[in-house]
Formats: sequence, C-alpha cells, structure tokens
Amino acid sequence: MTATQDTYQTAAAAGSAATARFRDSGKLAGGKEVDVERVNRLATRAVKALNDIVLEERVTYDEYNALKAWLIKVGEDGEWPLFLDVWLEHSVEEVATDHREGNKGSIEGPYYVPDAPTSETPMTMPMRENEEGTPLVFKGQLRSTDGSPLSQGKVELWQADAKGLYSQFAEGVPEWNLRGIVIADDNGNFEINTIEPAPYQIPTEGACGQLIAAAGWHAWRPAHLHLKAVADGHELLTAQLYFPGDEHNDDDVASAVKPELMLDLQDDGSGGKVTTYDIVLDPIKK
Ligand code: MBD
Ligand code: FE
Repeated sequence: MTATQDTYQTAAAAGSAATARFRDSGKLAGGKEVDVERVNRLATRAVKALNDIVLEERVTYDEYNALKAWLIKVGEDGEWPLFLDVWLEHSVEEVATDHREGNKGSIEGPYYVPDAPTSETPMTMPMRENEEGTPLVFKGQLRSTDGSPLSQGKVELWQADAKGLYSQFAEGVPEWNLRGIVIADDNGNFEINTIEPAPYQIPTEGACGQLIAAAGWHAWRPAHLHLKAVADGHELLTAQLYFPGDEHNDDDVASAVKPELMLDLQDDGSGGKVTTYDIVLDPIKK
C-alpha cells in the first residue's frame, strides 16, 4: 500500500468513475428487459433471503438503520458497480461460463474501457516513457478447443500500474495507460510488452471501504492482468491472470482467483519477466 494510492484511488475518483463508465456503456438504459415471471421469482427470493436473515439473526433497529444509511452512501459515492463487481459478479460469471471447455474466465470488474489502442503483434502496451515496474513479456497462442490456431484473433489487456492505479479511474494517469489490444498473427501467436501490476486495494474512503472496515475485512485484490480474447465464431473470453506468491491469491476480496488463471513467470535474464499463457476459446454453438 503506497501513499500515492491513498491519494489518488479515492472513492470519488474510482468508484463514481465506474458508475459513469457503466452509464456510458449503454447498459443502464438499454439492457435487455427481463421477463416478468423471472423478475417475480428472483426479486421474491432476494427479499425472502434478506427477511430470513433479519428473523434468524434477530436484527435490531440500530442495525436496520445502519444498513439504510450505508445503502444511501453506496449510491451517493457511486459505488454500486464496485460493490456488485466485488461481491456478486463472480457467481454470475461462474453461471455464465460453466459450459465452457476452453479457457477459464473471471470477472470483468468495474474498470474495463472499450476501444483501447490496437496494434499487431508484437505490441508494447501504451505506457509512460519511464513507466515504473518490472518489465513483463506476456505471450502465447490463441487456439480453438479443437487445437486449431485462431488467426488474427485479438487479446486485450488492461491493468493497474506499479502503484495500483488504473488509467481513467485515477487522477494523473494518461488516458490509455496500460490498456491495449493486440492482433495475433496467422498462427494465433501474440506477444505483449508490459509491466507487472501492483496488488490492488479497492477504494477505502467510500461505502465499500466503510463496510470492509466495519466488518474487519481487508480490501485487497492480488496483482492481476485483466484480459479479453476474441476470435471469429468463438465466445468472448473475459479473464484475469494472477502472479504466483501474491499474498492475496488465497483471499481476494472479489473472490475472482482460480488455479487455472495462475501465470508461470520466468526471468528474462535482464531484470524482467516473461510468461507464456495460451488461450483456448470455445466455438459458438449454433
Ligand atoms: C479491480 O481492479 C477489480 O479487478 C475488481 C474486480 C474490483 C475492483 C477493482
Ligand atoms: Fe482489476
């Protein structure tokens, strides 16, 4: 945890930026309508689950009012996307991808931004001239589940910098810093030059941080690379990749680590790291 992260990764800069991003994505207004019977079923079960907790735990008026105040603050701080992505998205992701034979996925989280700069392999991520952090070469092959290479597929990375800051969600970071899309070659091979991200602490000043402190939890996610991989006729893969030895691999606040998502890092002989991670996509079943 660095002072810099404390200064910039405020609830206002990160949590509410995630709300603005979600609005911009069009999902707020344009989401698919959910069938009335389905809403009835899910809303009824959600309300019942909460009532069961109140009755079983004999929740007091003080506790009820603390909940009300906290929910108001989640909205005021713009932290609904952060809250949902940290504590619920992992289950939604599990349901959405459990039919897959190819690569395991993981949650998207609140800090994805579409339309990042794109280039052919090998690509160097957009970064500052003197970007801090251990240099990392991330390479691999995009394949289909039958083993055939996915020519011209795309691999997109977005990640925190060596201070744990995401561009467009923290002040003072260039717009597309450490966000980029690489186009694989005819054999599905891709290579990306980047730096190792720092572990990430979700904003501590907002409502989510308040809950974490009040419950005696911690706010850390292990260091991770976010990725999306796409190829014609294949399901979009959204995943995160992790670094062996990170102390939070076993207790990620967002419950988004899976053993299949662990990188194997080698020294490159000059102070940097290199890792090969092949990505297998599922064909879309018609
Ligand atoms: C992140 O960087 C992240 O990946 C998730 C899931 C939640 C908060 C911040
Ligand atoms: Fe992240």
